[in-house]
Amino acid sequence: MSALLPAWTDAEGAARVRALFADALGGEPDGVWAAPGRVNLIGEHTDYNDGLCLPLALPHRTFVALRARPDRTARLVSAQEGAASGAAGGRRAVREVDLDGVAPAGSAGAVDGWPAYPAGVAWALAGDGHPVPGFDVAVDSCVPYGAGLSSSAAIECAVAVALDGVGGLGLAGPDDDAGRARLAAACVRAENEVAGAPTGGMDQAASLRCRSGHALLLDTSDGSVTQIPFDLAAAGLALLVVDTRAEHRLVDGQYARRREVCESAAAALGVASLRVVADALAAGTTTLTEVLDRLADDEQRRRVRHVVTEIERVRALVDVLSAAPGAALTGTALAEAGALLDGSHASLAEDYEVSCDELDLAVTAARAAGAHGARMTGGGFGGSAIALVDAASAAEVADAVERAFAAAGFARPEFLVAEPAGAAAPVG
Ligand code: GAF
Repeated sequence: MSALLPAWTDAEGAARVRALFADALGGEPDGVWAAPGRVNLIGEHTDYNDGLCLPLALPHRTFVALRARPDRTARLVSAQEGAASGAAGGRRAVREVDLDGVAPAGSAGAVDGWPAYPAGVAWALAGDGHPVPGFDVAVDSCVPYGAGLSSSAAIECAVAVALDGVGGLGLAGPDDDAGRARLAAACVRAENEVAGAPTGGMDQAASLRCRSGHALLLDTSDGSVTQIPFDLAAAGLALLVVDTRAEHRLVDGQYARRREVCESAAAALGVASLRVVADALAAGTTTLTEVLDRLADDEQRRRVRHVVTEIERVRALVDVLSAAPGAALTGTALAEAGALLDGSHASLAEDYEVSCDELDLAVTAARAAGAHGARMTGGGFGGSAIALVDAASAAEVADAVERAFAAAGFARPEFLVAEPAGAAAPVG
């Protein structure tokens, strides 16, 4: 039977980063903080179009043990870096960054590799006028790396709440959504400007603003959020995540290209963003055909069709979940939810062209094994898919996907179950 990737408990995660900290950096940290990865239920490639999306935080988190320093240096160590370079067993490499010398990606002084995320967060917070100190930090994570489950945002957000704690910024209170939105904005700047990935804001919002037991309806046009109760277990359902192991990367041209085409299409339509078009369609003041007929370029037409129909699917899924909460998600409502996931995948594969053979196989094999609906999740070009399944048949669906991958000669996928967890916070 396919094994499910377990999430670390607070105690397990804290013990790991404390041990790494003592070994690589020496002494005790000021504290331990953790931030979750996410899956997006629906609303893909909408966040940089002022659109809507509906992520939920995973129980899988990145842990950081952090100690403030009296200077402006960051010393950083990651258990994942050692593992990736085959250094497991030996002492991990400690990276050092001068926080006053952090420069935008691509320029002289740019920070190489994963330290760009934590250093970028300190840089962005300092740029917002917050008195962040230098720091020593040890990082370890059970969020699968390169799986499209927001491992980079989880590092950023764990460091953001840690710096909030040691710097006394007062922005990360559990009920301070406005403060958390400011931390999320700093994390987005870190990712866009220091790490050089031109992403939207969904992942950081999910990691900092989600609530346990809820999906987060994020309206990226104004940054507002609505907590949508999401209790699949009450209906005997589960959200199975298939990590295809086809590595997903955002710091390449494809994601940036999608974003540029959306922006040029909005300009050609004379609107500030494609959200304006989606809202006009929802209001019935125009039709999709009229909109698409105004675009001369076929690539623009297909990208626009995805974005505006995807925003509509987010609204539709929120309506279904609100009308049939918890145990009521059965029968027609369940079929509608599944069809919306399927529709999202088709649109992402055909119109947005961000799927790949592994993702397509994951969704078709899951559906064939009884999933009510399935779609790729996250940026695409590899990464993970989600399948809405009966909880009792999650293992069976996972086995079927694994067999299909073996038959196709793909790497063995990994699986986890997405139970909506809480946002970034101190641990113990
Ligand atoms: C990645 C990005 F980081 C997000 O901002 C979002 O655009 C997503 O891809 C696609 O919906 O996760």
